[in-house]
Amino acid sequence: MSSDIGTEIAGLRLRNPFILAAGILGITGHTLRRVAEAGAGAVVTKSFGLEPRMGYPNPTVVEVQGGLLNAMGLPNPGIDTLKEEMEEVRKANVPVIASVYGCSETDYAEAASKAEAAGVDAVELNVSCPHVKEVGTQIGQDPDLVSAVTASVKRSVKLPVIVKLTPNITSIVEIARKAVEGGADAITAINTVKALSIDIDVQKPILAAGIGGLSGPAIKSIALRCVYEIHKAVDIPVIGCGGVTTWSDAVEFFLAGASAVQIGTAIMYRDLDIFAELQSGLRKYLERKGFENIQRLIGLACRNEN
Ligand code: RRO
Repeated sequence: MSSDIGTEIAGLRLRNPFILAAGILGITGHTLRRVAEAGAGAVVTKSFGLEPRMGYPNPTVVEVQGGLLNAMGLPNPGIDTLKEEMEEVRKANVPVIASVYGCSETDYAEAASKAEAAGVDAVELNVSCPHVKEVGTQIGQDPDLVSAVTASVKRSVKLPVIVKLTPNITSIVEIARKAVEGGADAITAINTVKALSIDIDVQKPILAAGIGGLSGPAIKSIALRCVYEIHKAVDIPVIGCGGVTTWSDAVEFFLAGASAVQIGTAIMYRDLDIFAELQSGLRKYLERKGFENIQRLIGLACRNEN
């Protein structure tokens, strides 16, 4: 028996459920194409805004126990550069999802419209950057703003709208429900977890920006819990993101209710070979369990709970 590992998110058909996460290799068409050719089922760009942004001074990333801590500060060349990059990434023939951010409802709507005009297949609203004050988390921690931003983007584009949520909040379910109220077609859970690392010799935070966002294996169980809670609470697809490093991590996310998972920090440990490794591990697991496709797995642990 050969199992089907294809999946569908808000009308997007993916050949496999392993999506490149926003923020990794996602600014140029060439790097996005490389990831797609290594086997990703879809790719998400770095978050683009209306204007170019330098980001923070270095150090912007530090390796810590169980993952990476970053405070890049949204460096990006501006959404107007996306159209040209799309020409290159299109050659790989996988869905391209543009991550967009803004400071207001109208910024998000305009950035999403420009992404649509550039030819992407979906937009992912980054309402969850953990440390850039004027954007991201301030929106993602306010349930009514999440709903308003989502609704404003939905009015402006025909593309599927995915909303990426922050875990730095008391109830992620409350925010997920507000995204649904605004018309979200899918939810990505989660962005990075607010965290800190200190250099004991110079006796100050290592990152230039101070506090950053933690990604990688250290946050896997948090992300899994968020997916589980959201899947039980809403009827739209959930994309898991946070610490997926092996095929068995991915299976946990599917069982918790994810229809696909995003891969970011794990690329640092396994290089782009990770995409082929994940596919082969998932296929063998499905065959061993006698499952013809991954749809049978999605949310099974919610239905089987003790
Ligand atoms: O650029 C960043 O510093 C950044 C972003 Br936009 C984000 O969404 N999450 C993150 O950990 N870093």
